[in-house]
Amino acid sequence: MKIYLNGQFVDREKATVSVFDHGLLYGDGAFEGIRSYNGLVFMLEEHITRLYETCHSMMIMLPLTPKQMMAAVVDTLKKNKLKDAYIRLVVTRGEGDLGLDPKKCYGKPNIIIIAGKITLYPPELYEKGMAICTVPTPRNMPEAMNPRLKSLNYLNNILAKIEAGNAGFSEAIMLDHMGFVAECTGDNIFIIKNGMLSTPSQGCLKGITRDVVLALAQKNKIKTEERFITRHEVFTAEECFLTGTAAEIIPVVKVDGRLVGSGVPGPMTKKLIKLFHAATAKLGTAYKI
Ligand code: PXG
Repeated sequence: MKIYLNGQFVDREKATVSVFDHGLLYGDGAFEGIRSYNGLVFMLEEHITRLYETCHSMMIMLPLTPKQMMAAVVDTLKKNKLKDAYIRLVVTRGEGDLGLDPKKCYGKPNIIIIAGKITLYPPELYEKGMAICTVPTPRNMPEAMNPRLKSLNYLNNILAKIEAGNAGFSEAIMLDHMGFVAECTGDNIFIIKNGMLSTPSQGCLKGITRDVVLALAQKNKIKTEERFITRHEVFTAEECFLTGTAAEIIPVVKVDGRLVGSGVPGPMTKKLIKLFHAATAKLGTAYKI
């Protein structure tokens, strides 16, 4: 396995950063999780745009242009001869002295690209749907730590994940600071009722998969809306599913003990899964290995 580290390809054992890296010391950095399907990097430009927006907001100055960053991702896939891959692109503010002030960093962000095989959820989960719960930990409030930033600071989600695990679930709904449904620990959430596909407008990451699903729905004459959503609306929805780069589209059939719809993946969810697979099979940045 060859890891991209600041413009060089190095072996896994040599792919190291300093213990003084502020990404490690303070979670001061950003990341993206990207996938390639059969030699096509799905939504590469959108992922890179989001990364640069996060870095802009965090005032991390990257030494590469977005185009160069995209080329680095593709090079990493080629170097590792991977046609179907999960790519983890990590940027940290870099090495610095102790103290959380970013000015203590030496101005050289670390750029890491890891390309590996993806571990998929078991297929039964997609056929039967999953059960999730709501956890007590609310999603970070946007004014404090905007969930739009895909930063290395994932403790909010990790605490929620621990609560989900303690309750016996692998994924969980996180509410926003007002008590509305925000998203799950690593996925966005959608509900369907009366032909309308709805997803929270606020308090969540602007997921790339979320945006793809909204666009696919609109193209296929399915009405969509982004708005405030309550738990009651999730309980009483006809269908529910989660979206994310890793999970793709995964049906949800039970929330906090309540069956959603008839308790099996619904027709619109199944249709969107089909449309999504068609999109990943033909759209993307092509590369040859
Ligand atoms: N919400 C949160 C909090 C996320 O972290 C999503 C929604 C879905 O966004 P995308 O852009 O992927 O549709 C995410 C994404 C991992 C892993 O290793 C996590 C994500 C993506 C890929 C891998 O756990 N989270």
